[in-house]
Amino acid sequence: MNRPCSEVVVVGKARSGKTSLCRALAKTAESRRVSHPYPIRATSEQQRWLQEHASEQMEPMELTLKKGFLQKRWILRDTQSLVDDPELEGVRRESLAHTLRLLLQAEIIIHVIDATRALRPQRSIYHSEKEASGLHLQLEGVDLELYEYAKSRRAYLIVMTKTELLKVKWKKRDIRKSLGKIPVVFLQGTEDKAIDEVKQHVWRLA
Ligand SMILES: Nc1nc2c(ncn2[C@@H]2O[C@H](COP(=O)(O)OP(=O)(O)OP(=O)(O)O)[C@@H](O)[C@H]2O)c(=O)[nH]1
Ligand SMILES: [Mg+2]
Repeated sequence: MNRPCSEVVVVGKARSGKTSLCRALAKTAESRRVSHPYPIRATSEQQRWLQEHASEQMEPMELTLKKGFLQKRWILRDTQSLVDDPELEGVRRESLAHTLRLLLQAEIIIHVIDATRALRPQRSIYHSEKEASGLHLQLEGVDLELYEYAKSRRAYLIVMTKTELLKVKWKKRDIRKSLGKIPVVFLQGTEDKAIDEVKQHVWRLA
């Protein structure tokens, strides 16, 4: 039986790894392109601006996941990065507005967080930063706002990227504890087998 597709949106700050994650997911599932790379309708001048300035995005893809006789389809949408700067102009602002619209409409939100920026040494009066007692999660700016918004949604997954670049010892358990019931997958580059874990979560949430 053909089930309807679930909309999955991948959001996060600039350079957090959204497009890399989308490409990795599309590579490991049956996928096909579904529509124009720039979902907002743009004039030719705006299109030129987007080509020169906008970050690289993967075009929306329909992915098919199979488990035995069962299969589920979802549309994966990469997005422009969310930014802290409210002083955006023209096309960039429209593009951000589009990301926010996709976020509101999506059934499943994947929030990509760069671990090297969001995990910080534990501050303690007994430890200097050098001998920190581990890393803890410190969400800021749009990451924090997105988390505050999305944690009330039914289907919200956090993917933490670049964890192989962390220099200080840290424990997945500590980060999971600080996120409560929100599921989190830790990636060490996009060839990681943890990409399968992301797919399993999406399967469960779809
Ligand atoms: N070491 C490491 N690098 C990563 C990982 N994920 C992504 N990168 C790198 O981080 C950089 C940014 O990745 P992108 O996938 O373009 O990030 P993005 O969020 O789509 O960036 P924008 O679209 O510009 O906001 C690229 O150089 C990636 O190769 C990871 O898990 N580990
Ligand atoms: Mg990108």
